[in-house]
Amino acid sequence: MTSRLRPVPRLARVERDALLAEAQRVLDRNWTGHSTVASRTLYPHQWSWDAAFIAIGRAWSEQARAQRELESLLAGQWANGMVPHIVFDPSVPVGEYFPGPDFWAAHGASEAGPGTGPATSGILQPPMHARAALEVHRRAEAAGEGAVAASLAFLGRVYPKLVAWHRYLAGRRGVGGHHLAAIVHPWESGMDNSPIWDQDLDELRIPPGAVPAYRRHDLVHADPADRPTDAAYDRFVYLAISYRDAGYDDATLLARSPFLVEDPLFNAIWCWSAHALAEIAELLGHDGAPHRTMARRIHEGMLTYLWEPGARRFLAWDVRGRRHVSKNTVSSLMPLLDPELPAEQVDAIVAELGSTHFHAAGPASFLVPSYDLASPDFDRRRYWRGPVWINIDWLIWRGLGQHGDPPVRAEIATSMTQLVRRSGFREYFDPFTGDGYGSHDFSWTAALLIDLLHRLGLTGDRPAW
Ligand code: 2M8
Repeated sequence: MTSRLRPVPRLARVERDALLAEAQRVLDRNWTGHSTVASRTLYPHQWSWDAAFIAIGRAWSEQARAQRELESLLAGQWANGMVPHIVFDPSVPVGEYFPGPDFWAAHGASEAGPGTGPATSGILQPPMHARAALEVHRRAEAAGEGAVAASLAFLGRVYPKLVAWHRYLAGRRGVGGHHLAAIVHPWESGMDNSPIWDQDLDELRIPPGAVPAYRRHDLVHADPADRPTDAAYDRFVYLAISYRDAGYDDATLLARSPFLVEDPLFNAIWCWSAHALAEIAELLGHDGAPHRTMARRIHEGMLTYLWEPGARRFLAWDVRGRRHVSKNTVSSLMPLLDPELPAEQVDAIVAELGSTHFHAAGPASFLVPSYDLASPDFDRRRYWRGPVWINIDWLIWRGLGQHGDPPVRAEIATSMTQLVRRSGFREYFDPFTGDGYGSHDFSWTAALLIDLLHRLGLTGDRPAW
């Protein structure tokens, strides 16, 4: 496999500083005064896992904004502990994003909902937040004593909310009985249009009239070739309506939800965050053991139920269909985030990263495509069905750093840097040409590039300057 690896070019310090400055300008432009929009055009509100990535990048130079980002998101937390996937900005005109607050009707939903908090959506996204809160604090430690005191106060405020969030996932979404959290909608995965969901979406039977007429706001700002098809969108809307109209009731999910999946990416992030929550607990003088126990359970759940020994891959488990979803996507690589992942699985994932599935031959190809390059339905530009995403690269890069720093890790760092140098802070990128797709000035691309460049500077990892 290593024969596929290419030499890693070096980046001059002046170029690195220019990239950092431009990334910071993107974040400045996308700051609303209390949080950061994912993008000014396509996503003019605050998204959940975006907020976590953004806080991680901001924390290098803007502690107060990094903390505010996470606390603004957590202001939308529901009474039952759920952290919603969108917190809506009331100053953005209705109709600028679909589905908006009226569609989700979260305030009227049930006593589980957001109470008197801001308007939110009714579904969730991968639980990156405890990990982000810990990372923000680590940057404060580097900044000195005054920053540490403020940061400990911040951790004290968010800790109970993060505990409630993880309890919600274990208690309400642990419906498969595997100590893993199930998602009820592809949007909850963060990889909305991934081929992982195709079979379940195809099998949905939508009753006539169940999906009212709606206008796709996303197509105003993006090329339809980059976005989900209308048929997929109808299914997304139908699933959201089904959950909403059941009052966002998780108690009946097993019997009722037409979509229920335990996904490796979601659960690996949760495991990584549960370890972070244990560290936060200990920083605050609390007992970290319950969070480590939760992390251990997720670890065991992933190994027992998502690892498919025949395929030597982690695969999503369809709770309703009682089957693995045999789609080879980047989700299968994410258990690298589990610091206790055994060597057998680490080796299999590293081999996969260097194989023709995820590592295209040729001088101008970029890591890591979101879907197996050899799949007949691989699509180099359509959202989550092939393009490279900076947050996915960053997660794999961090995951590999926990497991011996194999050479492909430096290549991923180089890809991230080269993609942005070539095409700017785009939402996603062509794995062959590096062309940018989706939004321009996309916040998590900027934030995670900041984090990457600073970390490389600290550790002397390649590429060096
Ligand atoms: C995309 O998802 C939203 C719906 O939540 C959309 O397509 O309208 C996904 O890439 C998701 O992971 C991301 O959090 C969101 C905002 O960046 O956009």
